[in-house]
Amino acid sequence: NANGKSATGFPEKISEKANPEANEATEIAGNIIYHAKYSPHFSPLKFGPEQALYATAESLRDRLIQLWNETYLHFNKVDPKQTYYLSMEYLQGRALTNAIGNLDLQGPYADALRKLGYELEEIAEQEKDAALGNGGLGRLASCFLDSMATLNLPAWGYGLRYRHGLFKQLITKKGQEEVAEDWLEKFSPWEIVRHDVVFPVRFFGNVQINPDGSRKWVGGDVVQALAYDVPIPGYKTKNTISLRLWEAKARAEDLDLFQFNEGEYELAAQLHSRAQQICTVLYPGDATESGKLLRLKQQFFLCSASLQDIISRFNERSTSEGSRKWSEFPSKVAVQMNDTHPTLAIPELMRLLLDDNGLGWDEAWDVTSRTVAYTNHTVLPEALEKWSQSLMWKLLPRHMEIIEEIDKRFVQTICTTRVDLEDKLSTLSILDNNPQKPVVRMANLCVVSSHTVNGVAQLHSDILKAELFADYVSIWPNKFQNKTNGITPRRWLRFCSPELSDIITKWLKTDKWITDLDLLTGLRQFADNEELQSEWASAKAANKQRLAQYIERVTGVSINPNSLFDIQVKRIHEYKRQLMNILGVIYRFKKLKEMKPEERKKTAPRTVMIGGKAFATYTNAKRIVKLVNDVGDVVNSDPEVNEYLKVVFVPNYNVTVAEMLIPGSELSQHISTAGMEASGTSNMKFALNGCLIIGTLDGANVEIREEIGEENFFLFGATADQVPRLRKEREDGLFKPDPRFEEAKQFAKSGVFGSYDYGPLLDSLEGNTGYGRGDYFLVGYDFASYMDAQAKVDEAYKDRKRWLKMSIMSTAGSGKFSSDRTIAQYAKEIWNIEACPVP
Ligand code: B1N
Repeated sequence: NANGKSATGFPEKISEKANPEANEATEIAGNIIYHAKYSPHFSPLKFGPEQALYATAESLRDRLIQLWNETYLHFNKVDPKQTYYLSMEYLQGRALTNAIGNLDLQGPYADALRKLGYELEEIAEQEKDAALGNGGLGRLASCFLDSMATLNLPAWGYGLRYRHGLFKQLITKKGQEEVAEDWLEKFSPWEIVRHDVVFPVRFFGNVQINPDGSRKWVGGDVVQALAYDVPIPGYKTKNTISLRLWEAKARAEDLDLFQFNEGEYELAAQLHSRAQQICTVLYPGDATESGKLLRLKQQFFLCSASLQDIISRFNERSTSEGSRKWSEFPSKVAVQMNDTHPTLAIPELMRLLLDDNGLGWDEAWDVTSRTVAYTNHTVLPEALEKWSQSLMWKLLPRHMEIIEEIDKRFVQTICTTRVDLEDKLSTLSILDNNPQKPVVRMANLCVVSSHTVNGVAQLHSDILKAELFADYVSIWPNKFQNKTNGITPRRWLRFCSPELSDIITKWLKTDKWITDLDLLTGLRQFADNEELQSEWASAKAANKQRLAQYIERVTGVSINPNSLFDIQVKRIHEYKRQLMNILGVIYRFKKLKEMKPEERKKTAPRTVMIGGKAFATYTNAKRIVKLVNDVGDVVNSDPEVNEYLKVVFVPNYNVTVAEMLIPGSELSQHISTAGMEASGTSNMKFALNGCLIIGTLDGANVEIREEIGEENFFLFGATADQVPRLRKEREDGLFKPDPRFEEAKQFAKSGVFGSYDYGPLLDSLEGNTGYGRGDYFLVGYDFASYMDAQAKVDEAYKDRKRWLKMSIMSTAGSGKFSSDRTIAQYAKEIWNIEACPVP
């Protein structure tokens, strides 16, 4: 046919045999065809886009395995101190474009696929989005891996291989509906199973006391942890590190053949199905935590398998000059716990050292506490993990003994050295022995046991020190640090917006900014330059156009590419205040309706896009999703207004959707109640892409505003230190709401947006008379300054030159928010590790 393709889709002229004469693209094309034919996963003789994706991925995997092996070998030889990042979540997204970009093979791969009749973009679109995480915390872990590889750091990620990642969000008449996600439906071309890396993980059972007084955990269920490795290539470096994901498997002998032969199939396979459950689904919580036995099993499974692996590597590397001293462990191993979810790494490391390796308590404690460090990601009380003591005794009896001992020793130290804190012990101790509900406070266990504790933005770290962990700070003043989050500039600018990237490279006369993001400040001197501004505007326009097409495809709503693209995307949560955004939209709609046509013509047209998933049982969050959709239906079909305002709920927000939305954005909203968003990371992605921010002084917004200049940031709202007083005033009925706030609420309740009862949702914004928590999130208080800031946005947008300058200044000031900077700081200030580049 016209593409030179046969009926099967295979090209006629490309040979899969290696040909030294061929150029790189021809070689790659041959390799892709080779994989399509000889690593087949589909019926033969077919080469459609899907086959092309898998074959392309496999051809890349060959290269990655090569680099990976070189990296392993090199690390083994040098034997540097190594970091292990433990996280229950990774939001990897798609890997193809990233791998091609990091290996610097964009040109050859695009050419190769063109020879095969495909565009690279079209093939990349076939890949599923790997969503083994919920939101910012999981995406942060993935950005960190990219930076660790790029900085040539000896580091590994550990996580779980969930069969089903974060649910798919469908929007129906009822609002959000959740559907199971299936990233492994066919298979993932990126993972490699390591059949030789298997560790037993025990649950339940009891503690056996040996004649010599030593203790051993025995009995219960044992499941196998099997390693799947995902290669993480660094950008333009040979170093390729590993994300090791554990899968739970039963052993063959766990199948009870006797029962099976009796016809008791379910009973016979009980252990198999229990093992399988462990990695079946990702816990879909984000900041709201609910204790479930299965979740605790998952956490322990990750910790136990990872630590056994770490210890076995430590021992392996010490064989040449005889076995290594345990006291050296902390100078070879750094373990970073991503929030409290992997806290059980602490008692598990203690157990392995005490019971399996015969260390005494003091020695084991010294090793453990010099090895582990903890990152806190939230101050929301409902997200601070607390596990029931009785559940823990049942599932992990030996670990509970160890936790009790850690707690006992901590309490003793306080009683002997810090009498002044004795009355604080009821909140400082690890065990909360409240007879109603005895629990283990995981954050306390982390703080007591870690050598370093960090927050994720300056304001958040300050709040941790001043409030949540204040008394610990008085005990260990040097334990607490800040590590402001960051994002990888590869995925979040270079690859998702090649147009803007090329302009940056052209004006900076170098592409070094991709690994040295501070170089972006070099754009400041050109922020007023008309030529740059016009190139900038056309790149943004192209990205907006692409986004508009996407929106039309997934929602059916056609949006005006010349309107201001205003985006808020993040998990739906009351503290993130999507409700304030939509109330602002409702107010805007009402005012547009009231205007005369000539007046309307003078307004700046806007398209408001809101996206994000709500936790399945979080009722108010789901009501917000429904409200946004209902408002969209009415506004978008209103012929008087829809030229000036459109409202779109972007369904199923994930990493892939973000890569489309962020480059096309012009204004983004980061409007949480001050003090509640630990950092935020999408704010950094938007700013990096030249998107202006309307936001509160919360999380990393504070630092973004400092970096890009306050004149380039639409600030509003109460500050964190005012919040307690304002809440109190709200409770005491001393608050006088802005008339715009009342008007918007009334209009929302009036029934214009359909018959759904929004009473209960809107009542949460009332003082403590309503259903809600007396407007705990201060939407009422901040609404006035929010609307004022929005009016400033409209004014600024009308002045094209000014807006473009602000946009360029946003990108120019985003250098600090590279995860390369964040990871370099962790490496130096917490892990004490150094780069180990493969020669
Ligand atoms: O971690 C991100 C921050 O940028 C966000 O501000 C913060 O909200 C987010 C329980 C969490 N904190 N806590 C969680 C996730 C899952 C879960 O089951 C809590 N996520 C954050 C990165 O620092």
